[in-house]
Amino acid sequence: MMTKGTGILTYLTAFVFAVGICQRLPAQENAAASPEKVILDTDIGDDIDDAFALALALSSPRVQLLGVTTAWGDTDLRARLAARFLSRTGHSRIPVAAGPKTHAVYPFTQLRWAEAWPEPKPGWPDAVDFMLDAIRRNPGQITLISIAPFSNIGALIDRDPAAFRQLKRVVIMGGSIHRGYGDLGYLPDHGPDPEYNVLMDIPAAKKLFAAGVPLYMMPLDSTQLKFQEVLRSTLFSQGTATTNALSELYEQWTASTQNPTPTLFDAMAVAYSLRPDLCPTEPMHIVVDDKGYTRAEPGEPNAQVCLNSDSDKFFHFYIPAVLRTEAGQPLMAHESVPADPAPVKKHRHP
Ligand SMILES: [Ca+2]
Repeated sequence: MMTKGTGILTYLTAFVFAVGICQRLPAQENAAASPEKVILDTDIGDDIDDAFALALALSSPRVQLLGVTTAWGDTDLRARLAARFLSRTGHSRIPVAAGPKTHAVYPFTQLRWAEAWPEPKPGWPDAVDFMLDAIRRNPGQITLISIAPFSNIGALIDRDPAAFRQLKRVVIMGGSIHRGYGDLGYLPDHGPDPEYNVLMDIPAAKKLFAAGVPLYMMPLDSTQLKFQEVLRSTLFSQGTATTNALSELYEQWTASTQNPTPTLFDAMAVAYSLRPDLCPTEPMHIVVDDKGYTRAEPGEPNAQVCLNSDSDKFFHFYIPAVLRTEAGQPLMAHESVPADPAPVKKHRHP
């Protein structure tokens, strides 16, 4: 039977326990109170890594995905793919908008999956209008994660450069500093390559690096994350709505490319936004040249750049995170949030 004395003791114990939790978990509680507002700009449908990045963006209560915008190539078809993925994973309320169409050279490998979702009438909202409206409603609060050629970003800067600088930050998968394609750190590097997202729209990339927005760059040096067979079977065998959708998209991609092993470049840009310690950055002055190289040159830093990551550490974060995409379960202990490094001082070219 509970006496007054044990009741007070219980109360005090609970109070001390609660204070203890508050002291141990301030970052998690603060994050839970105000999730990060994010827009994901993607060319989903060509390579397979965008789908894996989108799944991760949906996985965390710390992210409020304001919308998915599609860039490059057939942006309407990409929007259909994104909308179907959102619907299949229980996120159909997240808006999808399509950016300006361009000529694309890479095949749309997940065409049939995308075509199964109807084109809305009278069409998709415009991605640039959508982003501008979101920025104006939430000045200084939005993280734009760009995992596509920078056509939408270029259009956004052209339309309203001041509004673009009202983004809290831009996190990109893009560029190549020391390592090029295929340089995985096991053999001597062959040197940087023009990276796809930069190369496809060099003028837009130049505008981005000169825009004066806090910019976080995940180049080829740190994003060549090979999704090997053991990891694939671990994820695809789980049978959640998300892993089933990823598995279906993977099958179409691998049939189209005759490549069994995806490289999850884009997923690192989303992972960085959630867990910056997965890809430590350093300030650099990056210049985009006319051939699409991203050169580190002397000068005032205009980007925080991640030159190295640990693939094993990344997948130990990625797989458990994506298994909770629809579950809405709380964070696991190892997913606690270290501090985000400060953005470099804003830099603007004359
Ligand atoms: Ca992409």
